[in-house]
Amino acid sequence: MYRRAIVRRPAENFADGLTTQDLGVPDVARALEQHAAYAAALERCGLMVTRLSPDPRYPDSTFVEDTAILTPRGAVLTRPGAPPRAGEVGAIEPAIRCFYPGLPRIEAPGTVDGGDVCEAGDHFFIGISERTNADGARQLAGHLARLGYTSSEIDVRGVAGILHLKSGIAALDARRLVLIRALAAHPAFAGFERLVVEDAEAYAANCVRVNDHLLVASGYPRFEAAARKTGLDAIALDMSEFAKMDGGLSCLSLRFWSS
Ligand code: CIR
Repeated sequence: MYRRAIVRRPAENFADGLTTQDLGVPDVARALEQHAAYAAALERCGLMVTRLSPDPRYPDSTFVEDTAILTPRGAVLTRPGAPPRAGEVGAIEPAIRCFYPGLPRIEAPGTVDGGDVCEAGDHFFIGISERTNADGARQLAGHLARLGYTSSEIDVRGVAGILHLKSGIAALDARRLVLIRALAAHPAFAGFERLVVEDAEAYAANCVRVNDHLLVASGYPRFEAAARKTGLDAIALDMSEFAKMDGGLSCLSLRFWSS
């Protein structure tokens, strides 16, 4: 059971962040509304939500997931692969340290974005992407092993249309994965029950299980119908403004267990 989450409201210069999308300029007022609905949904899932103030020094800082890997046994600060985002880790570190006093970090030349790290029970899939490099993945695997977790690497650099591993995969639990079609046949996922998202709804693969609920992006009716059959309570959220900046549901929070 997750008990807490940390989120950061988008800053007024949110639209100055990084993006590979061609979906138009995000409307910040609308992004703030969507973000408020997202935080309220986390509360509905039973979490205590820490809402950090907007930080205009880093236009992408609302995507807090990329700054840390939080587990029930310990946490690791990342080293984001995009240089303009590097300072986000120091900015969020005090908020994380309240709950995780011992905090190792990914060191140079390693880079890791939290969006590349997918936890499925006691196993972690670590994506090698344009943001997470082999050295960072190796360092993270070492930290996870010290915490008693196994991990494996998934190279997503050749997979079209995804920024991070978790743009194309979500774990519902230790045995069920949601996957985009391009990742569905990957041998690493062979032992899992797989819910495959069709190409036209690929964005919906970035869903987030929170306790008995599943946060899903609205506007993807086929996936939403499948999500409603998982036994979890699906909560659909409008993500239009975050999608314009390559962001998905998982990116907007750090979810964890601490009391
Ligand atoms: C970036 O390019 O870094 C941001 N505009 C989007 C980050 C999305 N984060 C994530 O998927 N975990």
